[in-house]
Amino acid sequence: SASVPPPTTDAVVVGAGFSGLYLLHRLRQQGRSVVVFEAGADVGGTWYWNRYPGARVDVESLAYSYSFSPELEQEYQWRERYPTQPEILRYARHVADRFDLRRDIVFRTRVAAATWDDDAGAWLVRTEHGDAVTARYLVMATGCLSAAKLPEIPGLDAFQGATYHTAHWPHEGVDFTGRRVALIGTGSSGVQSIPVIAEQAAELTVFQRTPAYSLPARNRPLRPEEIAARKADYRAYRQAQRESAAGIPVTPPTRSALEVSAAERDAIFEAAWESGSLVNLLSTFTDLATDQAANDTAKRWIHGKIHELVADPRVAADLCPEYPVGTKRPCLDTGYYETYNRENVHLVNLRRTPLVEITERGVRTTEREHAADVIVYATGFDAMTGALTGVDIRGRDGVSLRETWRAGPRTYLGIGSAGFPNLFMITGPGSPSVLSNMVVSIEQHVEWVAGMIAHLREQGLRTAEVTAQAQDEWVAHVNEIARHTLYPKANSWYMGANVPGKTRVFMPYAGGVGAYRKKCDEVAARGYEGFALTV
Ligand code: NA7
Repeated sequence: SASVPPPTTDAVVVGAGFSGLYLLHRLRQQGRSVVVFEAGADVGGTWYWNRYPGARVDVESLAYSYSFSPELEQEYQWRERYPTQPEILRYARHVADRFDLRRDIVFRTRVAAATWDDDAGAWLVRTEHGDAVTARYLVMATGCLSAAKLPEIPGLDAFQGATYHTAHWPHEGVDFTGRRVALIGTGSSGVQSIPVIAEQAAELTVFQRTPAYSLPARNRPLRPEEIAARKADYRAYRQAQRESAAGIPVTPPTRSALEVSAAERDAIFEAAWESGSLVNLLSTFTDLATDQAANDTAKRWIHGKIHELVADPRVAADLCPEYPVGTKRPCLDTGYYETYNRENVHLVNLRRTPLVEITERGVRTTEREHAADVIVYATGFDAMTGALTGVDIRGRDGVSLRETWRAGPRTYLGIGSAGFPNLFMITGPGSPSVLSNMVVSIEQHVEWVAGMIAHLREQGLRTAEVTAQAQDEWVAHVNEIARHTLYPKANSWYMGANVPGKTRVFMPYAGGVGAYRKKCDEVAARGYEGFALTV
C-alpha cells in the first residue's frame, strides 16, 4: 500500500560462506541491492569456524571450487588434492577480494529474527545488536552444518580444564603438548583431528558412541600436469559435475555386488580403497545404497581392513561400525585407524560404558571417571535445520518456522516453505545438499534463486510463496526416494537422530544432483510451478 515505505534493500542474505558470497555476487550483477549478515569476523562459513587440527575437505580441490568464473578457475592455484581448512579459507577470502564483496557484508553480526510484513511485502530482519533492515527477499545461506552441538549430559560447566568444540576452534590454535586430552565424538571432525592431537598430546582418550567408516585420503600435492589437464578441460568437467549424482563425476557402476565372485569384489573394493575417494568407494556397485546384502559385502570388507590396520583385536572390533556403509556420512582420514596402535591413545566404547557426566576432573562413564586436562567436543551439529530454526523466522500471520517444522522440516525443493513468502534457502532440507559436493549444489541453488528473483522483477511480481500442495508432493517424493535406500537404517544426523527430541525424518533429497537440477529447471521453465506468484 502507498503508506508503507519501500524496503531498505532488495535482499538480505544470512551468511557469508560459499553460498552467501556467490549470492551477493550474482544478485549484484542483476542490479539488486544486497546486505549480507555474517556472524564471523571474516568470510568462509564452515571454513572460517572449523579450524581444528587436521581439518580438511573430503572432496578434491579441483572439484570443490566455484565454476561460475572461468577466470577465477584458471587463476587459482590449488596446492593439495584435499586442501586443508587454511587453504580453503584462503580461497574464500580470495573470492571475496577478487569480486569486491566485503563492502556489502556486515561481519560479527548474527541475525536474531526475521518477520514477514504482508502489507509492505517485505521481511523485517533484526540483528542480535538490535539493528533492523527491511528487504524484499530473505535468503538463508546459513549452511547445513553450522549450528554446533554439545553432548546433552550434566556437568558441562563443571570441568576445570580447557574445553573446545571442533567447530569453534580458537584462531591461535591449541597446544596439547604434555596434556591429557579427552575427545568425544568420532564423525569426520573427530576422525580428522584424532591422529594430529595424538601426536602432540601426552595421552588421548577417545570416547566413541558410534564408529565411523573411514577411508585413507591418500592426500598429496597436486601435480602440475594434472592441474593443467583439468584447467584445459574445465567446462566439460563442470558440466559432468552438474549431471552427476553427487556433484563429482564417476563412472557409474553397472553390476550388483552380489553378481560378482568374492575375489573380484574384493579387488574392486581394494581399488576403491587405494584411490582415496569416497565417491569411488560408494559407486563400486549398483546396489550398495539400496540392498542390505550388497551393502553387507562392503561392510565385511571394510571390517577386514580395520582388523588389518589395528593391532589389538578388541579395539579393532570396537572400531567396526554395524550400520550399513554410507548411511552415515563416511570419513576420509590420514592415519586414523593406525592411531589406535599408539601407546598414548585409548578408545572408550560408549556403547558398553555410556557417558554419564562431565566432572571437575574429566569425563565419567558408567564404568569410571577418566581424568583429563583438556576436553575436545567433536560432537557435530544440529544438521540442516539448526541454523534455520536458530533464527526466529515468522512468516505469514506470524507463523513461526521453528514451530511449523517441529515434526520435521517441510519444503518445496529445499528452497522455499509454505507460509513464508520471499524466503529462500540455499541447500535447505529437501535438496541434495549434504549428499553432494556442496559447492556444486550451492551454485545450482544460488543461480536458481537469482533466476527466480530476476523473474519476479521482470514480471512486476512482489511475492513468491510455495503452495501447500507443491510442498506436500515434494515432501512425499523425498520420503519415497529415501524409502528405497538404506539411509533410514542408521541413527544419523541426516535423520536428525543425533539431537535428542528432534523428529526423525530423512532430510536430504537422495535422488542425485543431476535429477534434482532437471526438476528445478522444469519448475522454472513452467513459470515457477508450485509457487504462488502475486503482484
Ligand atoms: P558428526 O558427524 O555429527 O559427528 C559427531 C560425533 O559426536 C559422532 O560420533 C556422534 O555420535 C558423537 N556424539 C554426538 N553427541 C554425542 C553424545 N551426546 N555423546 C556421545 N557422542 C556424541 O559431526 P562432525 O563434526 O564430525 O562432522 C560433520 C560433517 O562435517 C561430516 O559428516 C562431513 O560432512 C563434514 P553418534 O554418531 O551421534 O552416535
